[in-house]
Amino acid sequence: MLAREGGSYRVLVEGIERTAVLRGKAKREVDRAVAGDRVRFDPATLTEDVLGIEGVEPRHSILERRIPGGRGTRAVAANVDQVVVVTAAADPLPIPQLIDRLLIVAEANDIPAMVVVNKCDLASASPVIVHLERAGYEVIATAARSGLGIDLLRSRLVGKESVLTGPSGAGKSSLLNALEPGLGLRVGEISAKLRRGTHTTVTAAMIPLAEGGFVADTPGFSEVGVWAIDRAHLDECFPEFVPRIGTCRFDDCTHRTEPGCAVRALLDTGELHPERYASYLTVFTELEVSPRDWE
Ligand SMILES: Nc1nc2c(ncn2[C@@H]2O[C@H](COP(=O)(O)OP(=O)(O)O)[C@@H](O)[C@H]2O)c(=O)[nH]1
Ligand SMILES: [Mg+2]
Ligand SMILES: [Zn+2]
Repeated sequence: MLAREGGSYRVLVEGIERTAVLRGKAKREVDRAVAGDRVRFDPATLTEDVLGIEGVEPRHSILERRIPGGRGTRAVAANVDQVVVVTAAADPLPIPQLIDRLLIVAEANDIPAMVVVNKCDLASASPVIVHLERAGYEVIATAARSGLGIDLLRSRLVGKESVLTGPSGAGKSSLLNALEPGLGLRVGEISAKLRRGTHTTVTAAMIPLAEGGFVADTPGFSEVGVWAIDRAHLDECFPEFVPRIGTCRFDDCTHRTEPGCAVRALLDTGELHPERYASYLTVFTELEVSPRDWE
């Protein structure tokens, strides 16, 4: 399923985009059908103009966002193979804590993540690259404007279902247009705001790539919270911590002030970037606030 459009769905059937509606008991699963879902059709409707969706297949992954006002969560995209965090080298300047939050959400959902630093024609990408490659992430430098890095990015997206996320203005729509000439996505628009005006839920739209695979530009995911993460497992969302977890002096070490902390020792060797550690502390503190506040 590519996208929800009001009461119907845009679906891809054997390479052709068609319209579908939910049928019978599938209607009860309506909240569960999101971009990226594999759906079953009523075979009798395959030759009709509008297909009937009978059910939603089990998902191997799910990205969720919190419903504004704290009324639970809503799926944003299903069956996501990777999260691609897009930031700009400048205009707007990268915000390390925002990048880290998006990476944490991917890790918490067990979805592999990578980073794209766009607008490399404006400024050097190296500060962000140093910071995140050390943490264990692949970082690709691009410039949608000149085409720099676009082939490399395309090679990472082919055959997978990817979600592009990151601050507005980083160039996500421009990158998609560069990757898929003819797509004609509007550039310079804050799609999240526009879409929220008409729908209370912000969902993603999957765009099929000519060479195989799908990419979603997700309004809303950029504001996704880290609310759903168990504080005791936050450390596992930092790949550079992982080899050290369990080697701290205390089994229940929170890596803040405890003596003999093996994670904090990484700061001294330079294996842990201070900005990454700052992100850990910030998010840890946020998670200390009663999780019930969000429910
Ligand atoms: N200099 C420069 N500007 C870019 C680049 N990519 C996008 N932009 C500009 O950045 C602005 C925001 O781009 P857009 O794709 O809408 O960002 P989005 O909000 O992440 O989808 C637009 O004015 C684009 O023309 C780039 O590689 N270099
Ligand atoms: Mg955009
Ligand atoms: Zn520790």
